[in-house]
Amino acid sequence: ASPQTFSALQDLDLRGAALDHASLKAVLPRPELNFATAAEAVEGIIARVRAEGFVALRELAERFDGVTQTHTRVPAEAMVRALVELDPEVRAGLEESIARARAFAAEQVPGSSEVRYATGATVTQRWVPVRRVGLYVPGGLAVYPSSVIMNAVPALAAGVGSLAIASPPQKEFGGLPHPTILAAAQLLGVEEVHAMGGAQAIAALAYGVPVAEGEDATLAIEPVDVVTGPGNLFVATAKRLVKGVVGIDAEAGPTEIAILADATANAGYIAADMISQAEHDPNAAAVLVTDSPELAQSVREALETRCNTTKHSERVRVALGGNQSAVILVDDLESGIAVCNVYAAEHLEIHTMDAAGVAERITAAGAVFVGSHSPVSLGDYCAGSNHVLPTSGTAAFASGLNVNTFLKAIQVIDYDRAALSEVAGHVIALANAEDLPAHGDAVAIRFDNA
Ligand code: HSO
Ligand code: ZN
Repeated sequence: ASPQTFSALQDLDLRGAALDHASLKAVLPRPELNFATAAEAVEGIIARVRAEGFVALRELAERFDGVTQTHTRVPAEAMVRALVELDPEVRAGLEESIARARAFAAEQVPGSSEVRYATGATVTQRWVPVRRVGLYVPGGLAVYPSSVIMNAVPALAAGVGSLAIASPPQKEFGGLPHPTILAAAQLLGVEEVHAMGGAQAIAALAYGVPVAEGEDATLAIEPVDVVTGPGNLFVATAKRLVKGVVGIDAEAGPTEIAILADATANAGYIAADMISQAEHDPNAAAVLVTDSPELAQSVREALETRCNTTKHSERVRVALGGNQSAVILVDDLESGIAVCNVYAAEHLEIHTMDAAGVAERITAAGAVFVGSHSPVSLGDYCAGSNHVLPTSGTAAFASGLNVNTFLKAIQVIDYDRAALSEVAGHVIALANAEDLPAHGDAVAIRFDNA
């Protein structure tokens, strides 16, 4: 009997198809995140948090999380206890993850750039961290202490002085975030954690929670300058709506894995990696791009076998069977690279001959995983790279979380009289050309003998 294959995964045969950007964009599978559906509810939530502060947060936690809160701030004793009670193996994993992430983040800190045009004429760009950041760590189907690390480490490496973490209150943990999340924050030295989730958490971070004179001052939350971190549609919509009031990182919708593979690839590894990301969410996307119909068939067989035994098999089957997932057949590796560059996956694995050479030709992806021993789950936890990455094709223009997310560039101009005199004539000519003569006067006055 021929082996069972995972047939719910759709086939997309692009052999012989047009591979220009627009044609590919039109056929590649991708769910539209429907921000419009959540926008009205999220606007209402943001307005309430701004108007009522903690009273609104308490009411929303009651409604969405089923908990009754006296404070959002997690007490210091609970933070300490979470770390004391943490499973030593998990602690060792978190520590290794932190160490590797720190080493990579430290390397990312940019130096200042300076040009000296003449003696007494320099322009310098220096990097300054934002004052305070809010890091969102989702609840939902899984627990994400690893996301505490991925958010906090680059912020700390950037030199941000004040960090606040928000994560949904969990009923089974007395209304606090999951203890492993608290333990991870404690390991990183991040003391300020708030039990708040969803759009209300984003609003509270962006606008702050003021308390009036005479009210309990410990209910206050100071507004932040940047909000980062993944979340559900409500969180993502809220981040869009507060953008401009604060900075935000890239959009992080349902997770995606794309795999570019040729006939030399190991089908079992590929199936395991597709399932690993499908396990996050029934809306997760897994896309295999290959020029080998035989490999595609082997991957389908391996998927079927693994789907029967994997823990979250129901979620995984929905994700792999959804419109967002596919096996894409292409004529050759060249075409496969073209497809991947248009798809702009959050995660792209390369399982081909000369995987490193192929990886160099990738121009759009949140992160690229090279060869058969760099699975996405390595990057999720312990590679040293960040796992907060742009999804939904936004890798065409956006980057994964890194030190720069938390830095601003300030340009510093320092000319003396002689240096200014050298360009004075040019400034005056350009000012006159723009009919802004007062601009020219501001230079001329420095050389008027009158
Ligand atoms: N793959 C997810 C991150 C994650 N995986 C956290 C496990 N825990 C989005 O990059
Ligand atoms: Zn993952």
